[in-house]
Amino acid sequence: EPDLKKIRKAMEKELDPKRYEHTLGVAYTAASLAMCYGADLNSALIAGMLHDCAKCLSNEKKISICKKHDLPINPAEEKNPFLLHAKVGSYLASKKYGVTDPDILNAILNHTTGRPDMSLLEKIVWLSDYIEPGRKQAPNLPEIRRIAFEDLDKALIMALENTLSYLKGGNMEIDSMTQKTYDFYKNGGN
Ligand code: DGI
Ligand code: FE
Ligand code: FE
Ligand code: FE
Repeated sequence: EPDLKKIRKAMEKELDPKRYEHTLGVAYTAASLAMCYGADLNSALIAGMLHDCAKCLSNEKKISICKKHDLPINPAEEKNPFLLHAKVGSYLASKKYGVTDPDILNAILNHTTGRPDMSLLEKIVWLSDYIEPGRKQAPNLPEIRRIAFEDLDKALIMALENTLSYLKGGNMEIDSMTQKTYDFYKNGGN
């Protein structure tokens, strides 16, 4: 796997300052959760550091990368191309940054919508994105942050619930994967 310091330097160049700060927050939050739940520390750091590596590319660029490399674009992504930063980010993590571990690549791929039956690392990265210290507004955020270190799935359900009600309230396109992820964990999947 790539060297963490190199990845960090690359992200400092690639991302705008706010996104870079967020990225550091996610990487170190993921590391903390990895310590708490016994996940691989280096995997958590690398996945956190790279999770938004495609976030600052234009929509045109993300779409063109998908077309060029046969990455499928679903209807929700068609209407909200920002969603593609997860898929394109996972692709770049592999091809540009040299990540080979499929668990790390999946954690980046699924960091926005989640997916049913996520691995421990995927859950950690999804939730770190939500609770990192720089994240400012979300209902019950202090409580979700506390519960994240006590009951990972419970925190995941609370955060997914917030995400879905935010999307519904704003009349936004819900990617079917976001709904499926919530349904899976709400119905006791783990
Ligand atoms: O890239 P970040 O902002 O750090 O975080 P992210 O990749 O998890 O993206 C968060 C945004 O994505 C947040 O505003 C909610 C939105 N989102 C999550 N699931 C869906 C979604 N947006 C749409 N339209 N549909 C979804 O299913
Ligand atoms: Fe993201
Ligand atoms: Fe997220
Ligand atoms: Fe993020």
